[in-house]
Amino acid sequence: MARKKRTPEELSIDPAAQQMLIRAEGLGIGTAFTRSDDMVPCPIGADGMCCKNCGMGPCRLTKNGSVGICGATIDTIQARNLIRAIASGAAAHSDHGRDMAFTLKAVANDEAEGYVIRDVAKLRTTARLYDIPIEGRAPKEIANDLADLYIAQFGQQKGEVALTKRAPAKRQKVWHETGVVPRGIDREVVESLHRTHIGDDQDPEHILQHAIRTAIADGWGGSLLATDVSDILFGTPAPVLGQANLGVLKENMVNVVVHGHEPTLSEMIVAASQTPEIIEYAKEAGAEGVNLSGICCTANEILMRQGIPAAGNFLQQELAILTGAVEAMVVDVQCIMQALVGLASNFHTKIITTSPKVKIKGATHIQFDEHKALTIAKQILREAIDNYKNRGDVQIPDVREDLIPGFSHEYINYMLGGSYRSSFRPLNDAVMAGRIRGVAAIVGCNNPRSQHDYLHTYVTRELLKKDVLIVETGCGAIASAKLGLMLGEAGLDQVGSGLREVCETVGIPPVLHMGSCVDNTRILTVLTQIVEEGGLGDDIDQVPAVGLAPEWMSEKALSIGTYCVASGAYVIFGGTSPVSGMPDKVSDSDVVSRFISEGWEQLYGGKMEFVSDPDEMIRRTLAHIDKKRTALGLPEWQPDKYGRSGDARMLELEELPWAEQREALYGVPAD
Ligand code: NFS
Repeated sequence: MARKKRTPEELSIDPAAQQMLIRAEGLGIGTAFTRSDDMVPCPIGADGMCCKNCGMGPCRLTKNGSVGICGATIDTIQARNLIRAIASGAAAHSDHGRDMAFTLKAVANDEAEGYVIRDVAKLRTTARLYDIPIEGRAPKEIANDLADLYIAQFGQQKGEVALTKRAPAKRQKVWHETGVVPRGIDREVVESLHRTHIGDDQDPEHILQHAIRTAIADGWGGSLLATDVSDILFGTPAPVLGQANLGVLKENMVNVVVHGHEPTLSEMIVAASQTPEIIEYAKEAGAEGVNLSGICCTANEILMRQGIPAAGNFLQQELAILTGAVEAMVVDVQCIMQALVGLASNFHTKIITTSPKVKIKGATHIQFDEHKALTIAKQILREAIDNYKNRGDVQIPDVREDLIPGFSHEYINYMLGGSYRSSFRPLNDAVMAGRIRGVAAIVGCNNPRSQHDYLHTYVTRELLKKDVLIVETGCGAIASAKLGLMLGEAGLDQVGSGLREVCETVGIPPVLHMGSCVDNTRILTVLTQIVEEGGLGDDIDQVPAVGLAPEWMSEKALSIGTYCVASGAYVIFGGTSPVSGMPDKVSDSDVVSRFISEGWEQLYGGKMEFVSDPDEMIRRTLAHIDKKRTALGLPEWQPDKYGRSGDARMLELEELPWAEQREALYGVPAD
């Protein structure tokens, strides 16, 4: 039985998305939104109680106490399904990291056409973390050693993934004591698959302990090195003006949308689009030039480094094509819907796959190779330009919003303290004083099962009112960008007075865009530095901070959530739980749900919960932040204590006669 068909307003809160959904309906074209109305999720699979790990099944466990043909219990099957999802997510992120490391190696050896080392300072700082000699050496020599070290982390069989040393000392001790320090990135992913083969690991808690180890190999391994190398090759992000939403597409230009995850290709397309020969070629085709934009995390990568606009987040990939204005959508890996090709056949849009790992039937495949990247990027752009003449009816929603992305850990450090005394001290002080009540990282995907962008932005807005500083990545960041929450003044009238004061003093928006999903490791680095700065405990689990993924859907999100838990964070997912043990479900077994919450909290200080009600997410977030404040002996948060300084107060005072201003500012009584 299909679900009730939702209206465009019920499907998305974004007016640009609504407009394209109306267009889709008028043209009789289906999208992920309508398909999710038509598709009822299998209740057994939804609760993680279907096992198809061997040919005796699939075994569908439908009631309490039932077991599979091999005797596997509900708890074992749920744990197996969860670890497989986490391993898949960790594999996706880490394989991206591997390709970045290979690119660094190629650049170091002059084998990568068009690439340079843009951030030598980050290269040197990163190399120093592993005692790679830097003095008197050329950047390429250092890069070669760093690339070798990073590539070795994947195939390492014994010992410890080198990047785990970057966690706070106390956290590393926790991992040693619980035996979850990853030995090598690939080894942990492979072992997850081995353990879940028929007849292997059958103790749910033991399976899930390895899930933690696999996820650490992602967060403190593959993802962290992906971010490092991206910054070294393409520059560490710093604030830049950008725009987001479908209104960034341009009617009189060749629109090329880059979609996926790896910055290697998209950065080169950006470079190629600015060459005179490509601009000239576009003009010869009758366009004013080439207009690039991004979808999903590729959007975040080029937005925060180059200010290239984001056309939208995950659920807008089909909607961008529905404008009829996209000459080519160039995709690499991850979060690319197979439906794009069928949808594009209604328009002139070419779907161009580029990764040796991803082909889609019906798409044009132009394989990317970092050794001749610029040549391939130009070839792709020429294909798009040649397609301009085939455009039909175009409808671009006139909806876009400005934003300032680019808050890397390095930039936050600089902005708080300046060039010579860069520091996290002002942030720690603001949390300790209660101007900032705590920090929430709101990350992750869109999911058509819930109203597009609603959960992200509702939770963000409500937490801002309570003086919670928000950092965001992935599709959640694009959701806030579209709502104008990432543009200094524009967002500030909606935040608590203490947080507002800090934002005005430092000159930052209340929601900081920290990059793509792989860049959630920037949040780990920030948390580590907060701990090392002092005053907020000596490990991440003591910091008044929470991670939320309100609209999650990908396996990568589960891996991210798990490495955050392993790092000591409380992580709340929205939507439904993949290991549901809710009493109203088929099974009331909650062994796995309880273990990833209470069990993991005992072991790692972090816990994972699935909460569908946004108000309950907010309540639990604030309760956790307040609990951590109390444990640190910090003053209780008071909503009205601050906010009598800063720009807002100055503007109020300006209205007063000078004598009264003087009294308010300097305490000199008016005579
Ligand atoms: Ni993250 Fe980025 Fe978006 Fe979710 Fe997909 S793009 S890696 S997985 S959907 S945030």
